[in-house]
Amino acid sequence: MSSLLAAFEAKIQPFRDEVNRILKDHGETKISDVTISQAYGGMRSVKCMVTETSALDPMEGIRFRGYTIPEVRERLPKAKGSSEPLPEGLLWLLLTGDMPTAEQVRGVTAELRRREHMPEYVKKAIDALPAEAHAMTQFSVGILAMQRESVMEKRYRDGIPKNELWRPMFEDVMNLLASVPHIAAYVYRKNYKGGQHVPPGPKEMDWAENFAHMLGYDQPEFAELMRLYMVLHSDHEGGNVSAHAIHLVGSALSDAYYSLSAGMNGLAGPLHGLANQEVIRWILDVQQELGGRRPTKDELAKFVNDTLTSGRVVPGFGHAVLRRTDPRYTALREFGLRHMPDDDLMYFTGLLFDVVPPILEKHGKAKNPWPNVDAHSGVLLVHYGMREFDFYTVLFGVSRAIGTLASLCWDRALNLPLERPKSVTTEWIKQQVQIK
Ligand code: CMX
Repeated sequence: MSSLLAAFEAKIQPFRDEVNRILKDHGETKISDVTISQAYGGMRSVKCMVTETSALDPMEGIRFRGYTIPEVRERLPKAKGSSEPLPEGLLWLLLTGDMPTAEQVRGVTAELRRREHMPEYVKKAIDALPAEAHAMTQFSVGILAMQRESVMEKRYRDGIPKNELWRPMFEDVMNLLASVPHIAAYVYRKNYKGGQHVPPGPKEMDWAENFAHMLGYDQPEFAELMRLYMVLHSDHEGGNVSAHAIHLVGSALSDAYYSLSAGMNGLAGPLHGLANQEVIRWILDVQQELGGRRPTKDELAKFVNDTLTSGRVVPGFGHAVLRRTDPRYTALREFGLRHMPDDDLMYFTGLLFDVVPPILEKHGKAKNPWPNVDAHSGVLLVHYGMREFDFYTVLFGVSRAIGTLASLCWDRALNLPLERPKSVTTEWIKQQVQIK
């Protein structure tokens, strides 16, 4: 038995007992009231689901199992010669709640590398799509096509007790996490590198390093960026569109392939993960209009104002929950300042940080004028030569799989039921407030 599986299994029964005790003693205690504005307004702040892997504080940002991003960067084990955390270690932390040792992380790397696999029929399914299909469509189709590999689906058909479903779910999750970098790299090389695929690297390569290698980027600094990128985008508690979609679909006992593919379709929206490609396009458009030179604050302010007056959002700024600068943005900024301080786009992003928030505040609509993670990720990718902007959200998706699939394991371990909130009609609401 793998040590991650054993560590996860050891946590399940005590946690089930704890949740059952809470339910027995406090099941009727209220934790949320819902207003009509919230019912029409995307259910903002309604506390109505449980996610164990991470929690998002509006002021402080994300905590992974209680650890802030600086703490995770400092404390998670690192590859030899690297200063960024290994995403495999984050998987351990998210799944078990414990900070792993270097040896435990080496075990996860070896297990993921052993399981890596992309069947020919998955490649054919992606190849069958028209060349102009968005990279996220191709990625999602690849994940969905691979569903016939699901161990959970087969075990369910064989009549496995519900209480045991977490075991085949764990199998599916590990197989998928081993395979999503392959699907993503396949999409990348097919679309942008003439179909010249790069086979996986030696087994000593860690998960993110091997992903960078299969994408065709062998600079050690790019592998560093991928390690950090994969950690930062992995999880953002349970209510965001991608995580919620994965949890919702999984609640019907759909397997991890169906669930992850659904979540990726949500991530592909411009108000969610697609914002990372919109940001870099917006920046490069401005740069082009200025003939490639660095803008002044006033020039940049004019572009921001023009974007708002034309009814568009300023991509990379604002957040549904956060009310301060996203610490994921700060981590990426620090990476850029360390590795590419003089890059023109670094300068540009720094200027945006000064210019955009006061304008959004004056504009008076956005509740949070500060930058989110998507405001910075593209700038770093361009520096290393990755200019295929349509692919950026796929990178986000590979990372998001880590946290959301760890959560899906817990959903099955806790036997969480089918999700089924109650919807109401406007007629019903009118009756409640006695509008004739
Ligand atoms: N530019 C212009 N207007 C903005 C804005 C921005 N960056 N951020 C918020 N607003 C507007 C909203 O569109 C909304 O306007 P309407 O009332 O006309 O609909 C109003 O301000 C209030 O919005 P909010 O409550 O502050 O924010 P929401 O929870 O509705 O939306 C988000 C959050 C992220 C979708 C929004 O801030 C946005 O569109 N930002 C730009 C896109 C982006 O960067 N998305 C990535 C988010 C991170 C991620 O998921 O990857």
